[in-house]
Amino acid sequence: MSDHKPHDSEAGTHQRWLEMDKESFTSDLERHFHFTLGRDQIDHSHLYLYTAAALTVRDRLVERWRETRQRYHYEKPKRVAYLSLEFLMGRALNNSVMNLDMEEQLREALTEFGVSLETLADEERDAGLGNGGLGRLAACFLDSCASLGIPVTGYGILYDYGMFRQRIRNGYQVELPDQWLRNGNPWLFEAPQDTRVVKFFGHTNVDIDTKGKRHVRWTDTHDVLAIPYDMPVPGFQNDVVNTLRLWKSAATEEFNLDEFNAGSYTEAVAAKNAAEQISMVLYPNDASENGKILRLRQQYFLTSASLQDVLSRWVSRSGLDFDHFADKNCFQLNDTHPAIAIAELMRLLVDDYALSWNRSWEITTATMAYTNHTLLPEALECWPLAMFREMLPRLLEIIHEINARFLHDVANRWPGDTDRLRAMSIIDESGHPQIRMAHLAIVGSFSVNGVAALHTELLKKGLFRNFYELWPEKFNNKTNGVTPRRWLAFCNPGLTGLIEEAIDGSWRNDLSELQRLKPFAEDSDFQTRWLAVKQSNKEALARLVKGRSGVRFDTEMLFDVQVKRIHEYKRQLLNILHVIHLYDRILKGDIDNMTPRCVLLGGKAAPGYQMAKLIIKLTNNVATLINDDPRASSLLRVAFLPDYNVTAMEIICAGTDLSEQISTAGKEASGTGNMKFMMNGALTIGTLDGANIEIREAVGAENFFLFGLNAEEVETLRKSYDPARIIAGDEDLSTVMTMLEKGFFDQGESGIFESICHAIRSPHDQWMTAADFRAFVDTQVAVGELFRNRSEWARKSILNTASSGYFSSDRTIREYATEIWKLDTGIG
Ligand code: N85
Repeated sequence: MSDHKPHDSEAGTHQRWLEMDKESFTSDLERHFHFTLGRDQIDHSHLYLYTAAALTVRDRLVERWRETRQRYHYEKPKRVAYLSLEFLMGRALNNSVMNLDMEEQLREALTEFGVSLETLADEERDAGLGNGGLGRLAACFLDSCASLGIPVTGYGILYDYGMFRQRIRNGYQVELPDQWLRNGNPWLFEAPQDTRVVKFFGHTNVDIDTKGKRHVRWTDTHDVLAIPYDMPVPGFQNDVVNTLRLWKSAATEEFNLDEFNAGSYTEAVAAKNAAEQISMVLYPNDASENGKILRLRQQYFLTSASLQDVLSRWVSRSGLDFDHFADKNCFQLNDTHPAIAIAELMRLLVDDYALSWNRSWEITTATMAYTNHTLLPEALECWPLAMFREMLPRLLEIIHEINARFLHDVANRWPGDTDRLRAMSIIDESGHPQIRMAHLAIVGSFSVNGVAALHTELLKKGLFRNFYELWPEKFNNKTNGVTPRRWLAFCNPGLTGLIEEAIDGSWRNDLSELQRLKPFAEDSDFQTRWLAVKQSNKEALARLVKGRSGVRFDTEMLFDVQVKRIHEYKRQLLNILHVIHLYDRILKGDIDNMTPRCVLLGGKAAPGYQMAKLIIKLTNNVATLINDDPRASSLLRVAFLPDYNVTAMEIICAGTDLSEQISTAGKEASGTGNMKFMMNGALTIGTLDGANIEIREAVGAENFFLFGLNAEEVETLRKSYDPARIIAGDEDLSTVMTMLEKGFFDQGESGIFESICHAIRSPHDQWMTAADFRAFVDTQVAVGELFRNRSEWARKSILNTASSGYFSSDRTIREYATEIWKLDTGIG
């Protein structure tokens, strides 16, 4: 800092204190190292230097953050709260450095400390506050909102433990706690002044006031504090910094006062744990709801704290007049996890702000919007009514009232149709009564969206058809996207450089500009350079694989990659069957025209999902056998990458040749990994599922390896599915099944894969793995052939990147902003 006078920022209106040159970076690094952290030269550990660098960057973020907040305060734009139980943010340092355009200066400053930016960046733990696609989508959306300059605040939970870390022991998954906050976290700002109180348990009383008006009081509650921690979300080189507000739970001081006074001090202190537990750990299921009480507490905790936050800001600015509330606010529900928001907003308006039911309902249904992320029945949330009655008695009353009024409307529309009434009710009375959160979300929202074209169609025709018939205008599609800053510019500097030589840098803000690369696909010099970049990215990926799994990948071979959560519907098994088949060909000497490949799988299994865990074990056993066999080493190598996460994907997607998107058609709502691979020039082998369909349309059928049944064919075949016959009729599949069944891969644990074989052979196999085996194997032969034609492969690879513009989350967010949120941003 040369002097302490503020200077005008480039934006003109704001004053900035901090310079962006190398000298001020150097002095700030020193200052933070010595004073903020209190360290000496002997402490030149990378962790302290990382923290000093993070704080230096953070100071510059904070300036822009305050400016953005002030601007929103004065301009009063319509604002959106994105409510999500998951935000899979990954690392922040490099992202901030890129978005504030300060890489060069920081690198220069760091040379004086004798350390590279990469080394320091590696000190940062991923913020892994999510399971997979849904959580990462929320993170990409926040990036796009900030980059487009639109006022969206993320609301989530500050879990002490994020997604578990995965180790592999003897081929099996072992879960370790993710203590991501252990070294402190420079990106979180505690905001105790905005602490909220969230109520649980207790009971309700009705008071009649002097005018005869009913008032419900929810009393004798167990209260929990929600303390906000704010994380800055910088836009791409636009001086905007939005906020992700994460709530941490804490006990109130009065907590269990009764017990204190009864003298049971230790019991009372121990009971504090119940409050603190709420934000302790992320539930590690990505596709099933296990009905745990703590999970419902998390959902209500997040929702109530966030709605109170928005309402109290409203009241402090606009007083108790809610007439324009819906013009200025919108809530986007990331799946049904925060769907209790519908009832909670009603409660706050009716009970706390004394609005009438009808007025409150108008406001609620004008501000709530719901995104669905799955059609899998096991992921649809239903909560036992009894659990609600005990934990959230007031919310249950409100849900009953919402349901009664809703069913009244349904009965008017379809008189006498009791089946329909039963099917649409928010309460499922077929067994122990349960609350269907998706129904609550639809009834209380003005918008319901799916996340890819096929997915939205299937919602309208299938799962939600009754609701679609009642309210067709509510339903809309918003095909997912990913941020091109993290998923191309940052993770693939080599390709970025090459692209910018060809077409300049405007694609970072408008990814459709990548179209202009298309002519270069034909240019053989450009193809050669394109392949050279891929080659060096494959070297980086090979290092990652070697480091984490011990398997050596040869970068001359085809890199065939499937990384995502392990789930039967994603069909990692189909991939493994193909690997076994290739190995069988090698053993038989049937290797003419076989293209050498390295097959990489990675992903976490939900800790209670036995079949998924067994698939990991099978992958590892198959890998061990093949990698130890010298006959295979020049043709086939297989690795399971432990602890797949956001940071690993940054290296993986840049170094992949072939992207595996092979889910059973109709089951993967969208997929977003598929988009990251495409952006980085991988070719896709995939089914007609989720966004694969749109990817194929964008790049052209001839540049996409399609195989397998489509969603309709899957449903038709289901009725007569006979895998035993398919296996018997296919020599290759028979051989593969025999190898599995004869214990070829058991490695001493006899019969361990029986349940897998049984599942593949079952006529009830929901995922119909055997049905697509032949098509998959044949298509893989075509992949191999094309890969040997380096120029053709390069051409198609370039075309994939060039056609990926539609899959920018900027496009997705523009659609949310104009079509759902109705923001007056002029960005449409
Ligand atoms: N869905 C997804 O990631 N879901 C979860 O993480 C999730 C489900 C769930 C249920 C993905 C109960 C408790 C916690 C839970 C879809 O599978 C992708 O197809 N977490 C899609 O691309 C992605 O959401 C983003 O839309």
